[in-house]
Amino acid sequence: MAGSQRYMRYIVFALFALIVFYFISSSSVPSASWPSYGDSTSITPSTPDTPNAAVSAVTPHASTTPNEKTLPPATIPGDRMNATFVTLARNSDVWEIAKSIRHVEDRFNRKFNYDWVFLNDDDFDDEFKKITTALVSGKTKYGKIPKEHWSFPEWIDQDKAAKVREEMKEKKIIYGDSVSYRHMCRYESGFFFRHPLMLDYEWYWRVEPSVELYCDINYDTFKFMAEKKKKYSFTLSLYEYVETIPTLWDATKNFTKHYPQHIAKDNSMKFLSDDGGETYNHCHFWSNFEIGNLNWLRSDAYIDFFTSLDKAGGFFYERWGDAPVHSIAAGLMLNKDEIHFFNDIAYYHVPFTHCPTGEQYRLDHKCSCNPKDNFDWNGYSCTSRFYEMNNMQKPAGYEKEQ
Ligand SMILES: Nc1nc2c(ncn2[C@@H]2O[C@H](COP(=O)(O)OP(=O)(O)O)[C@@H](O)[C@H]2O)c(=O)[nH]1
Ligand SMILES: *[C@@H]1O[C@H](CO)[C@@H](O)[C@H](O)[C@H]1NC(C)=O
Ligand SMILES: *[C@@H]1O[C@H](CO)[C@@H](O)[C@H](O)[C@H]1NC(C)=O
Ligand SMILES: [Mg+2]
Repeated sequence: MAGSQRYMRYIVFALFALIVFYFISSSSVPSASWPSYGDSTSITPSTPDTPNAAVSAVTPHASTTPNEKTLPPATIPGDRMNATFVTLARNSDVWEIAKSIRHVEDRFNRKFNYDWVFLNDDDFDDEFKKITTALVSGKTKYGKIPKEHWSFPEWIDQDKAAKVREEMKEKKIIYGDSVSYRHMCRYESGFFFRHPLMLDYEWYWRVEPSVELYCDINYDTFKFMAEKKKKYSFTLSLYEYVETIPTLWDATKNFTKHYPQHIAKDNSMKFLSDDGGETYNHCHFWSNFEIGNLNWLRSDAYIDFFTSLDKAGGFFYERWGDAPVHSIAAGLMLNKDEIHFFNDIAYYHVPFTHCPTGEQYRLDHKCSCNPKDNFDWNGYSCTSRFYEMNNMQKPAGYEKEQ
């Protein structure tokens, strides 16, 4: 027994020594020429000079999908823009924002590592900070909104505002009876870009809880905005509920009368109005997605617009949303070519999907959206109007999605 054990140990040792010798003496790095995938016939890696291995590495089996593309680097080299993601959220939104972050990171930010600013009217709790910090590849920052940016201005008549909420509740208007939703819309309209944490940045990308991205984004969208001189952008556009903004256009017209110097020459009035500015057609960019320029929002033009709307009281006497407010501002105070439609960013926020038109793009960018769900060429979308106003050619194949 003892003798045969010694004999076995000798054989194992000799074999081991032989293998080590083979690897040391081999001039090439053997692992580099091993077939990495596509070879399901051999389980153990074959040695470099086995003909079978060499053949199977270049001739994939018909039944499997060849993947000869090399994977892109985890992080794209180069300099970064002065930019951040920004999310307004409550602590209870943590798991829904976690899903959104994962989408944004997987499709874009793991390659760029931009920062992420979280804002809240309350203190963020440790759970929220722990979960979101673990998911974001850039720096995370957490800010509390000052009380004066999340409360009724002194000129608002509380009884009048309360009565409106009652009426809207009866009419079953979505968020019609909510006070916090109104603070949220007012905050997104006039204050988020002035939060101390946001003053450090020039560009922002807004992300809400429960949104999804369906295609890879392989370039720096912030750099794109800067290079193309864009200030505001969108993926989805639609008509606003009239009941939430009955006097928003009157307030807008009063603003343009008092501040004609803020109106851009080559503006997008044709996107907003069908009668040269007399009435609003309710078209707006859906602001739960935005990539934009913070210095534009901080400009005199935008601040004067917001202040004038805020004085009119419609955030509380009606239920003005930040989407029509941002859209009207962009439409009137920016030149047409400063607003960008990101056809290539596939996006979902309940209940609408923007799935890029064009199959080759979707294949090349590993898109997972169903083109049939694309909202762009639907009658309730304003995106056709945006194309027509800008004399842009609609993407090939759009007719099939109408
Ligand atoms: N901190 C805070 N965030 C809020 C509040 N209400 C809404 N939000 C955030 O504001 C954004 C819009 O709210 P959401 O419920 O998604 O509205 P919807 O998309 O219009 O249905 C989201 O990012 C929410 O997390 C609130 O009372 N406090
Ligand atoms: C980023 O932009 C902000 C706002 O314009 C500016 O105050 C800040 O100095 C910029 N930071 C860098 C590093 O350029
Ligand atoms: C119109 O705008 C001016 C300047 O912002 C303001 O003083 C005035 O109260 C506004 N009028 C109405 C009816 O909102
Ligand atoms: Mg939302």
